[in-house]
Amino acid sequence: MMQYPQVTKHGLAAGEAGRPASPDWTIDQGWENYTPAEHAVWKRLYERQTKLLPGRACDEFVAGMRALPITADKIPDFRRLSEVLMKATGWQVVAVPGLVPDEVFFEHLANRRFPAGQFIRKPEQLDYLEEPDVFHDVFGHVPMLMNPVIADYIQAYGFGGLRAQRLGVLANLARVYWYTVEFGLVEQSDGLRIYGSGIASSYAESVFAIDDPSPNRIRFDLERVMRTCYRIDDFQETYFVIRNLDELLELARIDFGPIYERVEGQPEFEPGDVLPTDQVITRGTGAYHAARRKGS
Ligand code: HBI
Ligand code: FE
Repeated sequence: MMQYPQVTKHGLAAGEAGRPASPDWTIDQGWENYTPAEHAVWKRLYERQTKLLPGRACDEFVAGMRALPITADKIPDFRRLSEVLMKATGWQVVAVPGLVPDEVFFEHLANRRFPAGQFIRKPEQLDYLEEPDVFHDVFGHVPMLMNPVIADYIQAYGFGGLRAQRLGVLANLARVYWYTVEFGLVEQSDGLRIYGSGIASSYAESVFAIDDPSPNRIRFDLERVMRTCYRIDDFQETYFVIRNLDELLELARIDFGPIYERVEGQPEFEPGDVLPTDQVITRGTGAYHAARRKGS
């Protein structure tokens, strides 16, 4: 599980460094300066996550991971990642101190630069942290950026984000990103698989999203998702499932303008709602979140 602050009108809080080093908020990764203890945190995260992903992560994630210079022993060097990514899909990885303001984030994505947190979580935060660190961003996102569909889709989100901000509908678009890029599931011939980076980089949520009877798994529908609030501080109550990654190609192509207009003023859905119009793949028991609400 992972927490990002809610989208606000004025952008998000600064990262750990507090102040942007440059207008686009990029900093030097300073790869040589990571300490042995920091590389060791990466190794622990990498090893336990890698054991979980066979049979849970989608084929495209596994293929991307294999093709990249991402290994257990060291935090990856963004320069080396960028060399491989650039050849495959024209993307680069740039270092940032943590969360950056929305428009800065979108501007990078629109230019096929993925802003990745430079820092790594502390050993006592292995399972929970508020800002995206190098493990979430590199292990979770970068393998999917090797895929041409995801590469185009995330760039389209960058352009779409800039436009949604102007239209005042960023909350609606952010939900689409959340329920696809961060927490999406995809149907594969051998079962449901993870493609969302928030799941793929989380030890507990990888198991929860795929194996647990608690969450709902519902066929992805754009307007439905735009109207659905999400949880930032716990596992998702509902995962939205696409048939294959090509479904995202269509999303990158269509004009969201008329859809924003339709969605505006319509009621929002709670994260755990199941609607009569939903195509339900798994109706969750809701047991996990019910227990959390009772405080047990
Ligand atoms: N900054 N570094 C970073 N990573 C994100 O995923 C991110 C961000 N700033 C804004 C943001 N995400 C989202 O809230 C937008 O996608 C709406
Ligand atoms: Fe992320």
